Amino acid sequence: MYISKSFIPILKNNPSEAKIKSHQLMLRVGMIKQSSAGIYSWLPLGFKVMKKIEQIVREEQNNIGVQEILMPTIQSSEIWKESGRYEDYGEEMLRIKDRQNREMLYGPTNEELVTDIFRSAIKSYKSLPQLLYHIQWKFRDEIRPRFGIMRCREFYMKDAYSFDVSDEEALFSYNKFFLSYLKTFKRLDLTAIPMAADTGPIGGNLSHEFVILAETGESKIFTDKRIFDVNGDQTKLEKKSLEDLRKKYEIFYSVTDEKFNKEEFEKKVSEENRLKTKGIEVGHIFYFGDKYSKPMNASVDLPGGKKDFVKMGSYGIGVSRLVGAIIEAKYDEKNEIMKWPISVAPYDISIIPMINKNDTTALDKANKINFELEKNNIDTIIDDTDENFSSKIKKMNLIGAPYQIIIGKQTDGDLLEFKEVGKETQKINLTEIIKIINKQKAKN
Ligand code: 5CA
Repeated sequence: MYISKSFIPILKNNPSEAKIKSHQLMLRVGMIKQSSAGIYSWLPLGFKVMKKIEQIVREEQNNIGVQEILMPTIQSSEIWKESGRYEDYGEEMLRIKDRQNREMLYGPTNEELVTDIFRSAIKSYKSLPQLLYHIQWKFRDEIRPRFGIMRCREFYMKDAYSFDVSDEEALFSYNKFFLSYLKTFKRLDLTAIPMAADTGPIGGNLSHEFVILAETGESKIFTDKRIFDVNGDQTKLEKKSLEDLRKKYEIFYSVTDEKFNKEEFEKKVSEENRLKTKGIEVGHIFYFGDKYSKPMNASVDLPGGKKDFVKMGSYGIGVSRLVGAIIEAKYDEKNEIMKWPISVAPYDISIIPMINKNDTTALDKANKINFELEKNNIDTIIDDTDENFSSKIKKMNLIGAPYQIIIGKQTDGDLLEFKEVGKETQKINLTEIIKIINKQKAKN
Protein backbone atom coordinates (compact mmCIF):
# COMPACT_ATOMS: atom_id res chain seq x y z
CA MET A 1 0.00 0.00 0.00
CA TYR A 2 1.32 3.44 -0.96
CA ILE A 3 0.91 6.01 1.74
CA SER A 4 -0.07 8.59 -0.86
CA LYS A 5 -3.09 6.50 -1.86
CA SER A 6 -4.07 5.30 1.60
CA PHE A 7 -6.85 6.71 3.73
CA ILE A 8 -4.71 7.34 6.80
CA PRO A 9 -5.47 10.91 7.83
CA ILE A 10 -2.56 11.64 10.16
CA LEU A 11 -2.69 14.75 12.36
CA LYS A 12 0.46 16.78 13.05
CA ASN A 13 -0.27 17.11 16.77
CA ASN A 14 -2.09 15.25 19.49
CA PRO A 15 -5.79 16.12 19.52
CA SER A 16 -6.55 18.07 22.68
CA GLU A 17 -9.80 16.24 23.49
CA ALA A 18 -8.01 12.91 24.01
CA LYS A 19 -7.03 12.24 27.61
CA ILE A 20 -5.37 8.83 27.36
CA LYS A 21 -2.73 7.60 24.98
CA SER A 22 -4.84 5.09 23.08
CA HIS A 23 -7.42 7.73 22.29
CA GLN A 24 -4.68 10.16 21.29
CA LEU A 25 -2.98 7.73 18.95
CA MET A 26 -6.21 6.47 17.40
CA LEU A 27 -7.30 9.99 16.48
CA ARG A 28 -3.81 11.14 15.58
CA VAL A 29 -3.19 8.37 13.11
CA GLY A 30 -6.77 8.28 11.81
CA MET A 31 -7.86 4.86 13.05
CA ILE A 32 -11.28 6.12 14.09
CA LYS A 33 -13.45 9.17 13.67
CA GLN A 34 -16.08 10.17 16.17
CA SER A 35 -19.51 10.40 14.61
CA SER A 36 -21.39 11.40 17.78
CA ALA A 37 -20.82 11.03 21.53
CA GLY A 38 -19.44 7.54 22.16
CA ILE A 39 -20.05 6.41 18.56
CA TYR A 40 -17.22 5.99 16.07
CA SER A 41 -16.50 5.16 12.47
CA TRP A 42 -13.60 2.81 12.00
CA LEU A 43 -11.20 3.97 9.28
CA PRO A 44 -8.96 1.55 7.34
CA LEU A 45 -6.06 1.40 9.80
CA GLY A 46 -8.24 0.91 12.87
CA PHE A 47 -10.57 -1.46 11.10
CA LYS A 48 -7.69 -3.64 9.94
CA VAL A 49 -6.37 -4.02 13.48
CA MET A 50 -9.82 -4.73 14.89
CA LYS A 51 -10.51 -7.39 12.24
CA LYS A 52 -7.25 -9.14 13.07
CA ILE A 53 -8.11 -9.15 16.77
CA GLU A 54 -11.57 -10.48 15.91
CA GLN A 55 -10.05 -13.33 13.92
CA ILE A 56 -7.80 -14.40 16.81
CA VAL A 57 -10.76 -14.26 19.20
CA ARG A 58 -12.78 -16.35 16.72
CA GLU A 59 -10.06 -18.99 16.29
CA GLU A 60 -9.71 -19.44 20.03
CA GLN A 61 -13.47 -19.83 20.43
CA ASN A 62 -13.51 -22.42 17.66
CA ASN A 63 -10.59 -24.22 19.31
CA ILE A 64 -12.66 -25.02 22.41
CA GLY A 65 -15.62 -26.13 20.33
CA VAL A 66 -17.85 -23.05 20.46
CA GLN A 67 -20.09 -22.65 17.40
CA GLU A 68 -20.40 -19.28 15.70
CA ILE A 69 -23.79 -17.72 15.02
CA LEU A 70 -24.92 -14.18 14.30
CA MET A 71 -27.75 -12.57 16.20
CA PRO A 72 -29.24 -9.20 15.22
CA THR A 73 -28.42 -5.90 16.89
CA ILE A 74 -32.11 -4.97 17.24
CA GLN A 75 -34.14 -7.11 19.62
CA SER A 76 -37.77 -7.28 20.67
CA SER A 77 -38.59 -6.13 24.21
CA GLU A 78 -40.81 -9.23 24.70
CA ILE A 79 -37.99 -11.58 25.68
CA TRP A 80 -36.54 -8.98 28.05
CA LYS A 81 -39.90 -8.72 29.75
CA GLU A 82 -39.87 -12.51 30.17
CA SER A 83 -36.51 -12.47 31.93
CA GLY A 84 -37.46 -9.42 34.00
CA ARG A 85 -34.52 -7.36 32.78
CA TYR A 86 -36.51 -4.92 30.64
CA GLU A 87 -37.17 -2.72 33.64
CA ASP A 88 -33.98 -3.58 35.55
CA TYR A 89 -31.56 -2.60 32.80
CA GLY A 90 -32.51 1.05 33.15
CA GLU A 91 -31.29 3.95 31.08
CA GLU A 92 -28.29 2.18 29.61
CA MET A 93 -30.66 0.39 27.25
CA LEU A 94 -31.49 2.20 24.05
CA ARG A 95 -35.21 1.70 23.49
CA ILE A 96 -36.73 2.13 20.05
CA LYS A 97 -40.29 1.97 18.68
CA ASP A 98 -40.92 0.57 15.22
CA ARG A 99 -43.68 1.80 12.85
CA GLN A 100 -46.17 -0.65 14.39
CA ASN A 101 -45.43 0.95 17.74
CA ARG A 102 -43.71 -2.20 18.94
CA GLU A 103 -41.10 -1.76 21.65
CA MET A 104 -37.70 -2.75 20.34
CA LEU A 105 -34.20 -2.18 21.67
CA TYR A 106 -30.60 -2.11 20.50
CA GLY A 107 -29.03 -5.11 22.25
CA PRO A 108 -26.63 -4.28 25.11
CA THR A 109 -26.00 -8.04 25.53
CA ASN A 110 -27.75 -11.22 24.38
CA GLU A 111 -28.60 -13.61 27.22
CA GLU A 112 -32.34 -13.40 26.45
CA LEU A 113 -32.07 -13.71 22.69
CA VAL A 114 -29.74 -16.70 22.82
CA THR A 115 -31.94 -18.41 25.45
CA ASP A 116 -34.89 -17.97 23.11
CA ILE A 117 -32.89 -19.51 20.24
CA PHE A 118 -31.80 -22.38 22.47
CA ARG A 119 -35.27 -23.25 23.84
CA SER A 120 -36.80 -23.32 20.36
CA ALA A 121 -34.47 -26.13 19.26
CA ILE A 122 -32.91 -28.09 22.12
CA LYS A 123 -35.12 -30.37 24.19
CA SER A 124 -32.90 -33.12 25.54
CA TYR A 125 -29.82 -33.46 27.75
CA LYS A 126 -28.41 -35.58 24.93
CA SER A 127 -27.77 -32.42 22.89
CA LEU A 128 -25.78 -30.77 25.69
CA PRO A 129 -23.47 -29.04 26.13
CA GLN A 130 -24.26 -26.33 23.61
CA LEU A 131 -21.72 -23.55 23.28
CA LEU A 132 -22.60 -20.65 20.99
CA TYR A 133 -20.96 -17.31 20.26
CA HIS A 134 -21.28 -14.32 18.04
CA ILE A 135 -19.29 -11.20 17.36
CA GLN A 136 -21.58 -8.24 17.00
CA TRP A 137 -22.07 -4.54 17.75
CA LYS A 138 -23.64 -3.71 21.08
CA PHE A 139 -25.10 -0.49 22.36
CA ARG A 140 -25.07 0.77 25.93
CA ASP A 141 -26.14 4.30 26.57
CA GLU A 142 -23.26 4.95 28.96
CA ILE A 143 -23.83 8.03 31.08
CA ARG A 144 -20.27 9.24 30.48
CA PRO A 145 -18.74 7.72 27.38
CA ARG A 146 -15.02 8.45 27.53
CA PHE A 147 -11.51 7.56 26.43
CA GLY A 148 -12.53 6.99 22.81
CA ILE A 149 -13.43 3.39 22.07
CA MET A 150 -12.50 2.26 25.59
CA ARG A 151 -15.83 3.24 27.10
CA CYS A 152 -18.11 4.10 24.26
CA ARG A 153 -21.77 3.60 23.54
CA GLU A 154 -21.53 1.44 20.43
CA PHE A 155 -18.85 -1.23 20.69
CA TYR A 156 -17.89 -4.55 19.14
CA MET A 157 -18.08 -7.56 21.43
CA LYS A 158 -17.60 -11.29 21.27
CA ASP A 159 -20.23 -12.84 23.48
CA ALA A 160 -20.55 -16.55 24.04
CA TYR A 161 -23.15 -18.58 25.93
CA SER A 162 -23.00 -22.05 27.42
CA PHE A 163 -25.90 -24.43 28.11
CA ASP A 164 -25.36 -27.46 30.33
CA VAL A 165 -27.31 -30.15 32.10
CA SER A 166 -25.84 -29.66 35.59
CA ASP A 167 -23.75 -27.29 37.67
CA GLU A 168 -20.79 -29.61 37.37
CA GLU A 169 -20.95 -29.68 33.56
CA ALA A 170 -21.55 -25.94 33.49
CA LEU A 171 -18.36 -25.35 35.45
CA PHE A 172 -16.51 -27.46 32.92
CA SER A 173 -17.78 -25.11 30.20
CA TYR A 174 -16.84 -22.09 32.33
CA ASN A 175 -13.33 -23.40 32.73
CA LYS A 176 -12.96 -24.03 29.00
CA PHE A 177 -13.60 -20.35 28.41
CA PHE A 178 -11.19 -19.48 31.21
CA LEU A 179 -8.42 -21.33 29.34
CA SER A 180 -9.45 -20.00 25.97
CA TYR A 181 -9.21 -16.43 27.29
CA LEU A 182 -5.67 -16.97 28.55
CA LYS A 183 -4.73 -18.21 25.08
CA THR A 184 -6.51 -15.41 23.26
CA PHE A 185 -4.83 -12.63 25.24
CA LYS A 186 -1.45 -14.29 24.95
CA ARG A 187 -1.76 -14.31 21.15
CA LEU A 188 -2.45 -10.59 21.37
CA ASP A 189 0.79 -10.24 23.34
CA LEU A 190 -1.09 -9.07 26.43
CA THR A 191 -0.77 -10.25 30.00
CA ALA A 192 -4.35 -10.45 31.18
CA ILE A 193 -4.93 -11.61 34.72
CA PRO A 194 -8.15 -13.29 35.79
CA MET A 195 -9.67 -11.66 38.85
CA ALA A 196 -12.67 -12.54 40.94
CA ALA A 197 -15.30 -9.99 39.98
CA ASP A 198 -18.78 -8.72 40.61
CA THR A 199 -21.55 -9.85 38.30
CA GLY A 200 -23.49 -6.56 37.95
CA PRO A 201 -26.53 -6.55 35.66
CA ILE A 202 -25.63 -9.92 34.09
CA GLY A 203 -26.13 -11.70 37.44
CA GLY A 204 -24.92 -14.99 38.93
CA ASN A 205 -22.46 -15.87 41.64
CA LEU A 206 -19.25 -16.84 39.85
CA SER A 207 -17.41 -14.40 37.68
CA HIS A 208 -13.91 -13.43 36.54
CA GLU A 209 -12.74 -10.31 34.86
CA PHE A 210 -9.66 -10.50 32.66
CA VAL A 211 -7.69 -7.36 33.26
CA ILE A 212 -4.52 -5.94 31.78
CA LEU A 213 -2.51 -3.55 33.88
CA ALA A 214 -2.58 0.07 32.77
CA GLU A 215 -2.45 3.29 34.76
CA THR A 216 -5.23 4.66 32.58
CA GLY A 217 -7.52 1.70 33.26
CA GLU A 218 -10.87 2.22 34.91
CA SER A 219 -10.84 -0.91 37.08
CA LYS A 220 -9.10 -0.68 40.45
CA ILE A 221 -7.35 -3.93 41.21
CA PHE A 222 -5.79 -5.53 44.25
CA THR A 223 -3.59 -8.47 43.59
CA ASP A 224 -0.80 -10.73 44.69
CA LYS A 225 2.11 -10.07 42.30
CA ARG A 226 2.91 -13.75 42.08
CA ILE A 227 -0.16 -14.27 39.91
CA PHE A 228 1.88 -12.89 37.01
CA ASP A 229 4.14 -15.93 37.14
CA VAL A 230 1.32 -18.43 36.71
CA ASN A 231 1.44 -19.99 33.29
CA GLY A 232 -1.47 -22.13 32.35
CA ASP A 233 -2.18 -21.81 28.68
CA GLN A 234 -0.90 -25.28 27.83
CA THR A 235 -3.59 -26.96 29.91
CA LYS A 236 -5.50 -29.86 28.39
CA LEU A 237 -9.20 -29.47 27.65
CA GLU A 238 -10.18 -31.93 30.38
CA LYS A 239 -12.31 -31.43 33.46
CA LYS A 240 -9.63 -32.08 36.07
CA SER A 241 -6.83 -30.15 34.32
CA LEU A 242 -9.08 -27.18 33.79
CA GLU A 243 -10.21 -27.16 37.40
CA ASP A 244 -6.56 -27.25 38.48
CA LEU A 245 -5.81 -24.39 36.15
CA ARG A 246 -8.36 -22.13 37.79
CA LYS A 247 -7.09 -23.12 41.21
CA LYS A 248 -3.54 -22.22 40.17
CA TYR A 249 -4.75 -18.66 39.70
CA GLU A 250 -7.26 -18.59 42.52
CA ILE A 251 -4.71 -19.31 45.24
CA PHE A 252 -3.45 -15.78 44.69
CA TYR A 253 -5.64 -13.00 46.00
CA SER A 254 -6.72 -11.00 43.00
CA VAL A 255 -9.89 -8.93 42.91
CA THR A 256 -11.46 -5.80 41.49
CA ASP A 257 -12.56 -3.03 43.87
CA GLU A 258 -16.17 -4.24 44.20
CA LYS A 259 -14.83 -7.42 45.81
CA PHE A 260 -12.01 -5.79 47.73
CA ASN A 261 -11.68 -6.42 51.44
CA LYS A 262 -8.71 -4.75 53.11
CA GLU A 263 -8.46 -7.18 55.98
CA GLU A 264 -8.51 -10.20 53.71
CA PHE A 265 -5.95 -8.64 51.34
CA GLU A 266 -3.52 -7.95 54.16
CA LYS A 267 -4.02 -11.37 55.70
CA LYS A 268 -3.57 -13.32 52.45
CA VAL A 269 -0.83 -11.30 50.77
CA SER A 270 2.51 -10.48 52.34
CA GLU A 271 3.50 -6.84 52.08
CA GLU A 272 6.14 -7.31 49.38
CA ASN A 273 3.68 -9.10 47.13
CA ARG A 274 0.83 -6.62 47.42
CA LEU A 275 -0.04 -4.71 44.28
CA LYS A 276 -2.71 -2.05 44.13
CA THR A 277 -3.06 -0.67 40.67
CA LYS A 278 -5.39 -0.02 37.79
CA GLY A 279 -6.31 -2.07 34.81
CA ILE A 280 -8.45 -2.39 31.72
CA GLU A 281 -11.14 -5.04 31.67
CA VAL A 282 -10.80 -6.80 28.31
CA GLY A 283 -12.94 -9.83 29.07
CA HIS A 284 -15.55 -10.94 31.57
CA ILE A 285 -17.04 -14.37 32.20
CA PHE A 286 -20.09 -15.27 34.26
CA TYR A 287 -21.81 -18.34 35.61
CA PHE A 288 -25.45 -17.75 36.52
CA GLY A 289 -27.15 -21.17 36.50
CA ASP A 290 -30.86 -20.81 35.73
CA LYS A 291 -31.15 -17.02 36.10
CA TYR A 292 -32.50 -16.75 32.53
CA SER A 293 -33.54 -20.33 31.74
CA LYS A 294 -36.03 -20.43 34.63
CA PRO A 295 -38.09 -17.31 33.87
CA MET A 296 -37.80 -18.02 30.15
CA ASN A 297 -38.66 -21.67 30.59
CA ALA A 298 -35.65 -23.15 28.79
CA SER A 299 -35.57 -26.71 30.06
CA VAL A 300 -34.35 -30.09 28.82
CA ASP A 301 -35.43 -33.69 29.44
CA LEU A 302 -33.13 -35.45 31.90
CA PRO A 303 -32.12 -39.16 31.76
CA GLY A 304 -34.76 -40.30 34.29
CA GLY A 305 -37.64 -38.61 32.48
CA LYS A 306 -37.68 -35.45 34.62
CA LYS A 307 -37.10 -31.98 33.23
CA ASP A 308 -34.79 -29.27 34.50
CA PHE A 309 -33.84 -25.75 33.57
CA VAL A 310 -30.65 -25.60 31.62
CA LYS A 311 -27.59 -24.14 33.40
CA MET A 312 -26.05 -21.19 31.67
CA GLY A 313 -22.99 -18.99 31.59
CA SER A 314 -21.93 -16.06 29.41
CA TYR A 315 -18.51 -14.97 28.27
CA GLY A 316 -17.59 -11.58 26.81
CA ILE A 317 -14.53 -10.09 25.16
CA GLY A 318 -14.39 -6.41 24.24
CA VAL A 319 -13.05 -6.75 20.70
CA SER A 320 -13.09 -3.01 19.93
CA ARG A 321 -11.83 -2.13 23.41
CA LEU A 322 -8.87 -4.44 22.84
CA VAL A 323 -7.58 -2.15 20.09
CA GLY A 324 -7.22 0.58 22.71
CA ALA A 325 -5.94 -1.80 25.36
CA ILE A 326 -3.11 -2.97 23.08
CA ILE A 327 -2.15 0.64 22.41
CA GLU A 328 -2.16 1.39 26.15
CA ALA A 329 0.21 -1.54 26.62
CA LYS A 330 2.51 -0.95 23.64
CA TYR A 331 2.62 2.74 22.76
CA ASP A 332 5.70 4.69 23.80
CA GLU A 333 3.99 8.03 24.13
CA LYS A 334 7.10 10.04 24.95
CA ASN A 335 8.94 9.05 21.79
CA GLU A 336 5.73 8.70 19.78
CA ILE A 337 6.52 5.15 18.75
CA MET A 338 3.84 2.49 18.38
CA LYS A 339 4.79 -1.12 17.86
CA TRP A 340 1.86 -3.41 17.17
CA PRO A 341 2.25 -7.08 18.01
CA ILE A 342 2.80 -8.82 14.67
CA SER A 343 -0.40 -10.85 15.21
CA VAL A 344 -2.59 -7.75 14.81
CA ALA A 345 -0.32 -5.19 13.12
CA PRO A 346 -2.05 -3.22 10.35
CA TYR A 347 1.10 -3.75 8.25
CA ASP A 348 3.98 -6.09 8.94
CA ILE A 349 6.65 -3.74 7.64
CA SER A 350 7.07 -0.19 6.46
CA ILE A 351 9.35 0.64 3.55
CA ILE A 352 10.82 4.11 3.72
CA PRO A 353 12.63 5.20 0.55
CA MET A 354 14.47 8.53 0.58
CA ILE A 355 13.06 10.11 -2.52
CA ASN A 356 14.74 13.05 -4.22
CA LYS A 357 12.71 14.95 -6.75
CA ASN A 358 13.19 13.58 -10.29
CA ASP A 359 15.13 10.60 -9.04
CA THR A 360 13.11 7.42 -8.82
CA THR A 361 15.97 5.05 -7.93
CA ALA A 362 14.98 4.60 -4.28
CA LEU A 363 11.28 4.24 -5.11
CA ASP A 364 12.05 1.71 -7.85
CA LYS A 365 14.05 -0.28 -5.35
CA ALA A 366 11.21 -0.02 -2.81
CA ASN A 367 8.76 -1.33 -5.41
CA LYS A 368 10.95 -4.36 -6.13
CA ILE A 369 11.33 -5.12 -2.43
CA ASN A 370 7.61 -4.66 -1.95
CA PHE A 371 6.86 -7.13 -4.74
CA GLU A 372 9.02 -9.80 -3.10
CA LEU A 373 7.61 -9.19 0.38
CA GLU A 374 4.00 -9.36 -0.79
CA LYS A 375 4.76 -12.54 -2.70
CA ASN A 376 5.72 -13.96 0.70
CA ASN A 377 2.48 -12.79 2.33
CA ILE A 378 4.13 -9.90 4.14
CA ASP A 379 1.86 -6.89 4.30
CA THR A 380 3.70 -3.64 3.51
CA ILE A 381 3.22 0.08 3.54
CA ILE A 382 5.51 2.27 1.42
CA ASP A 383 6.02 5.95 1.98
CA ASP A 384 6.14 7.12 -1.64
CA THR A 385 5.89 10.82 -0.82
CA ASP A 386 8.79 13.25 -1.18
CA GLU A 387 8.62 14.47 2.39
CA ASN A 388 11.85 14.66 4.36
CA PHE A 389 13.27 11.63 6.08
CA SER A 390 12.46 12.59 9.66
CA SER A 391 8.80 13.27 8.97
CA LYS A 392 8.55 9.95 7.12
CA ILE A 393 10.01 8.11 10.10
CA LYS A 394 7.68 9.97 12.47
CA LYS A 395 4.66 8.94 10.45
CA MET A 396 5.69 5.30 10.22
CA ASN A 397 6.44 5.23 13.93
CA LEU A 398 2.87 6.28 14.61
CA ILE A 399 1.35 3.79 12.16
CA GLY A 400 3.24 1.16 14.06
CA ALA A 401 4.34 -1.62 11.69
CA PRO A 402 6.77 -3.62 13.84
CA TYR A 403 9.52 -3.71 11.17
CA GLN A 404 11.04 -1.08 8.90
CA ILE A 405 13.30 -1.02 5.83
CA ILE A 406 15.03 2.23 5.02
CA ILE A 407 16.26 2.77 1.48
CA GLY A 408 18.73 5.61 1.41
CA LYS A 409 21.87 6.72 -0.29
CA GLN A 410 23.91 4.04 1.47
CA THR A 411 21.72 1.27 0.18
CA ASP A 412 23.64 -0.59 -2.45
CA GLY A 413 23.77 -4.18 -3.52
CA ASP A 414 21.72 -6.71 -1.59
CA LEU A 415 22.19 -5.43 1.92
CA LEU A 416 19.27 -3.45 3.29
CA GLU A 417 18.89 -1.27 6.36
CA PHE A 418 16.37 -3.25 8.34
CA LYS A 419 15.16 -2.83 11.85
CA GLU A 420 12.68 -4.19 14.27
CA VAL A 421 11.16 -1.12 15.91
CA GLY A 422 12.89 -0.44 19.22
CA LYS A 423 16.00 -2.43 18.26
CA GLU A 424 19.26 -1.71 16.42
CA THR A 425 19.37 -1.36 12.64
CA GLN A 426 20.90 -4.36 10.87
CA LYS A 427 22.26 -4.69 7.35
CA ILE A 428 20.86 -7.89 5.90
CA ASN A 429 19.45 -9.15 2.63
CA LEU A 430 15.81 -9.53 1.72
CA THR A 431 15.75 -13.30 2.07
CA GLU A 432 16.84 -12.95 5.70
CA ILE A 433 14.25 -10.27 6.32
CA ILE A 434 11.47 -12.46 4.94
CA LYS A 435 12.66 -15.32 7.15
CA ILE A 436 12.69 -13.17 10.30
CA ILE A 437 9.21 -11.78 9.73
CA ASN A 438 7.60 -15.03 8.70
CA LYS A 439 9.14 -16.82 11.67
CA GLN A 440 7.65 -14.22 13.98
CA LYS A 441 4.26 -14.49 12.27
CA ALA A 442 4.27 -18.27 12.51
CA LYS A 443 4.57 -18.07 16.31
CA ASN A 444 1.07 -16.65 16.42
N1 5CA B 1 -23.11 -10.82 28.43
C1 5CA B 1 -21.90 -10.63 29.18
C2 5CA B 1 -20.85 -11.56 28.75
S1 5CA B 1 -20.99 -12.02 27.11
C3 5CA B 1 -21.46 -9.18 29.11
O1 5CA B 1 -22.09 -8.37 28.46
N2 5CA B 1 -20.38 -8.88 29.79
S2 5CA B 1 -19.76 -7.42 29.99
O2 5CA B 1 -20.78 -6.48 30.30
O3 5CA B 1 -18.73 -7.54 30.96
O4 5CA B 1 -19.14 -6.99 28.63
C4 5CA B 1 -18.13 -7.79 28.03
C5 5CA B 1 -16.93 -6.97 27.60
O5 5CA B 1 -17.32 -5.94 26.69
C6 5CA B 1 -16.24 -6.24 28.74
O6 5CA B 1 -15.32 -7.08 29.41
C7 5CA B 1 -15.53 -5.10 28.00
O7 5CA B 1 -14.28 -5.54 27.51
C8 5CA B 1 -16.47 -4.81 26.85
N3 5CA B 1 -17.29 -3.61 27.11
C9 5CA B 1 -18.31 -3.49 27.98
N4 5CA B 1 -18.81 -2.25 27.96
C10 5CA B 1 -18.08 -1.53 27.06
C11 5CA B 1 -18.11 -0.18 26.59
N5 5CA B 1 -19.00 0.69 27.03
N6 5CA B 1 -17.21 0.19 25.65
C12 5CA B 1 -16.30 -0.70 25.17
N7 5CA B 1 -16.24 -1.98 25.57
C13 5CA B 1 -17.11 -2.40 26.51
